[in-house]
Amino acid sequence: MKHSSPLYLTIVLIGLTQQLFAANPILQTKFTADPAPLVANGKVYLYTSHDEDDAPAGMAGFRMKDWQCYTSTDMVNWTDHGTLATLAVFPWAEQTNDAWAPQVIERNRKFYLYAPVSIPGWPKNAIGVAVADNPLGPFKDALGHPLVGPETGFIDPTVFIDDDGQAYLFWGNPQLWYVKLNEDMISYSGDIIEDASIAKTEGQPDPYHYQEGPWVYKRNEHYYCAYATTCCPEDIGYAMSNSPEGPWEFQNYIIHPDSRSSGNHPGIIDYRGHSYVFGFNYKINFAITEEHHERRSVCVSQFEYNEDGTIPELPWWEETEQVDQLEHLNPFARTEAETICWSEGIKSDRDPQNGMFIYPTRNGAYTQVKGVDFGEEGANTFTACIQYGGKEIDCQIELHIGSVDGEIIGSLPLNPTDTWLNKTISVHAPGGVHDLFLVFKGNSIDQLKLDYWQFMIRG
Ligand code: FUB
Repeated sequence: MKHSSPLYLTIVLIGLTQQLFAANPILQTKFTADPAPLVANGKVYLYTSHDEDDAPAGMAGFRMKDWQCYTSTDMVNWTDHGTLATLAVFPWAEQTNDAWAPQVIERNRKFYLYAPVSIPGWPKNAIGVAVADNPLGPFKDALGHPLVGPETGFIDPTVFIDDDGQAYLFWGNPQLWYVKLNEDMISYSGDIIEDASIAKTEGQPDPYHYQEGPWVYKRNEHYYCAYATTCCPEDIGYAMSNSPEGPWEFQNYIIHPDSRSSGNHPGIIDYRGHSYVFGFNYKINFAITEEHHERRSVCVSQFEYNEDGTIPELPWWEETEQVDQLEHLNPFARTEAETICWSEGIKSDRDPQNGMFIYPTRNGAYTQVKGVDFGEEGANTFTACIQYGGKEIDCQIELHIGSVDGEIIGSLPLNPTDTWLNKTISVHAPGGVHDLFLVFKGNSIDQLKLDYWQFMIRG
């Protein structure tokens, strides 16, 4: 099993069912947390932190070395772009762990990654900033040192640019701090301010339940500060204000604390006329083991603001409906194999030549691509870009529609090849909109890499 860790094999042998995870989590090929969505170039870029598969058992045993990025235009199929940046981007920071909750924002066609890291010594929490010309990077350290910190609790940055162009950096656990960023987005003016309204005072009531993970934004005339609420369990609460400088007034929980998740971290956006809140759960971890490991999975819920701008309280992630698909997927265009609504037994990686690809870790692994529109006529050929290093010739990619064991519309047999090649087969894909399942079969199927696929109609 050249691709897979023993831990992941345990995961896939559990045989997670699609029904179990009808709505959430939305990312399954890695453990991801701390979602930070950005709308840019007409897409949603979903930046996340990344929990390693081998994170130890126990609360707060984080093992985090890099940040990931996914994109979507339909909010249900997410394309995995792999590692966006590693701790090596900030060479002055601890290099073995603590790549915590990031956010990327855009200003003047440049993209700024703000990320909490650790500094050797004490206090250790600091926030770095890196810059790129493209939302997918490459990101380069802007300063050669932290933007703020080191100071205890300086974690979880969020950046907001007000209508007048003034940018603010907020962060912190268990207090909320902020500073005014200069237009260059990599320096600041004035003092670091501890927000007085949300501030906790020992022995005093804490009506805000603020813990960490702030997410500040403006919508219509209202300013919002959503955050992870008091530990533990943490969930998502929010406060509103007339100004980004406060005072903030606590409103409610968006998602009530739930013992199924010790932590959380909000990311909230509007996209194509809908509103979404992202967070995370531990559903996949707890499907594998009863033990708590810091192995989280990003989730999303759709909601509508109330008329007065307040946010309704939403059900727990697993109890919510899957968000609406905003457009159907066109199978006649090249589709990256790592574009997935749901998967089981699948991992992704990057090839130096072909970029991101997926690989099955076991016989029966599959991906589901939701809402694929085959048009009126359907399709009669299927091409996949593959590399297959297995010896056995009993392996194939089966194409099913409707469900993982639904109608088979074609089957692509695998022959050993040590180079990437396009292989085309005949299929009989009926017209209409269907969920497509790529099901990977055979004892050596873990030797397959799949880069992309495409259907066609040939006369
Ligand atoms: O992911 C590591 C830390 O856990 C984050 O920085 C916090 O927000 C919490 O999610």
